[in-house]
Amino acid sequence: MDQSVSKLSEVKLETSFQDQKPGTSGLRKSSQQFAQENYLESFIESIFQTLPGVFGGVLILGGDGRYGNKRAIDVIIRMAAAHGVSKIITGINGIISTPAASHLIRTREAIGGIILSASHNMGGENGDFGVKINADNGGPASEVLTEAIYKCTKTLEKYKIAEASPIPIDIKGIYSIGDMSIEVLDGVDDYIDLMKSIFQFDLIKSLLASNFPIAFDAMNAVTGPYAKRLFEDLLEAPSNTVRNFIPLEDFGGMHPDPNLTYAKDLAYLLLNGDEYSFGAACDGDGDRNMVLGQRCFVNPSDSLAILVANYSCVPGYKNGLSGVARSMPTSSAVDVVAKELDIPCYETPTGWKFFGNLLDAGKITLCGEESFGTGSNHIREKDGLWAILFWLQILSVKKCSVSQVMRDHWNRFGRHYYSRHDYESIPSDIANQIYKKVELTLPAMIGTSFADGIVQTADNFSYLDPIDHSITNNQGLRIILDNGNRVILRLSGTGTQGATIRVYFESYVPPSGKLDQDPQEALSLLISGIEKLAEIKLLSGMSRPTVIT
Ligand code: VG1
Ligand code: CO
Repeated sequence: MDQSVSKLSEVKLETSFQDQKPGTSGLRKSSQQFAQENYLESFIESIFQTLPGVFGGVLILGGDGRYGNKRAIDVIIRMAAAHGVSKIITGINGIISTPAASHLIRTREAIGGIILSASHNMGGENGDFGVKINADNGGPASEVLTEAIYKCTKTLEKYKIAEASPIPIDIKGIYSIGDMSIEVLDGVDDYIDLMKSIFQFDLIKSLLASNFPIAFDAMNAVTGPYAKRLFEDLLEAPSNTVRNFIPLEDFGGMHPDPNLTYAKDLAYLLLNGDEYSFGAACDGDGDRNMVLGQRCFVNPSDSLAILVANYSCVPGYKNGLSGVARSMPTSSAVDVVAKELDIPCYETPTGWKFFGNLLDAGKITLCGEESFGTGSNHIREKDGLWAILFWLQILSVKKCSVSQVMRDHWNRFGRHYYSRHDYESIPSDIANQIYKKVELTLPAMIGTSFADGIVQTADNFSYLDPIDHSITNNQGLRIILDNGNRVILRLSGTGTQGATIRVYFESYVPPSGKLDQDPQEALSLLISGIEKLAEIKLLSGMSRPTVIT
């Protein structure tokens, strides 16, 4: 279908939207907010005015299929045509996972990508929508680019859009609007080829054939088509291995956040029964992963440490790791492994964009966050299915259970007991009051006793990027004790209702210590210590956190 542009419109903006400030990863608001007239359009215009290389450039466009995707894809295609983009590449029905989009940006030498997803937030007309912007390295837009786009939204007076009828994105093919071409491809193919270049599919296939049943929950989101092809077609797992595999606009009412609270059906199957040896789930846009073994949950911080410790099981990393990185609230389990491997370990603020410079400079090979995100230099996003394949590859080589891998790891490196408590949807003024109060108390805490130790560091984390030397302040309140134990308090940058306070707890036990405690018990002194100091329960009126990981 070739269309000439019947009309190029310049639409004057009657209202300017002052709240289009991107958070931890892109602009994330309720679907209703995005439905306001010209709200989406004005943010997209700001991207097109700010992203380098738009005129004549190639752009990757896709999303997780949630409500709002179809309309946004139509609008963005027509706005791209009006801005002189030479080519848009999208998936059938616009379906492209975040990791697959990152890969396409890199292989197609695109100027960047626009990913339509609010990731792990709920979808549907009453859920959330989001626009993530990725740069030409395939990674989330840097702080500098994000700030420039935000600045542009504040002074915008009009936007440009071509009038053309919608492209049939449900059919693979090449289309055009004026001088711009639109390639609709199968978003799964390129990604699967990439996975094949890293892992040994034959070996994993024999593991799955050897009485090792697995269950994967796509949570009615983007990974369904990828996981079906991967696990059932290529790795030959039985046809009911992948659950909830059709991406639905409202995720069938599921909250596509792969943790013990929101992926509770899968968690129940693995933690209470003996039917499956391995279970995993991904989030809305496919960049997060949760891994479970039989009667065993793998904490994401431990998962990162275990992947790093076992990198040599994976052909894709046989040349070794140049270094690793973790976000500040992620436990230091990976630090201990890096020390033993004698490679550098970097500590960055929360959000994948901070790994980009280190990956581009070749300083790190693997990296991860406590929030179920793990990835490597194969792309510039975290990658849910990649992490799951990494685990399956380790299990294929070691020929043992998930819980055995964990036990061996703790016996060798010690255990970092870890938990995150989320208090979601607190009124913003109360959350800010709690945060400010703790922040103001910090300086006086140094040298005093807290929980089971003496406070050594009490500050608000700042990051000096070792590559571009930019400084990022206010990245979370840290209380670090002389015994290495830590409590971190942050305000979320991805929520859309009120505010979310996240509290992170970490306590290290060496290999000779007690390795089989319940994490909440092992951390109980830190948990009661922060409640005494911050009074989150008291001030928010919540008797317990909404989510405990
Ligand atoms: C959360 C996580 C963070 C992650 C971010 C985006 O941010 O804590 O680690 O990078 O979500 O994840 P916050 O600010 O709410 O704590 V997602 O899967 O957008 O792609
Ligand atoms: Co995500």
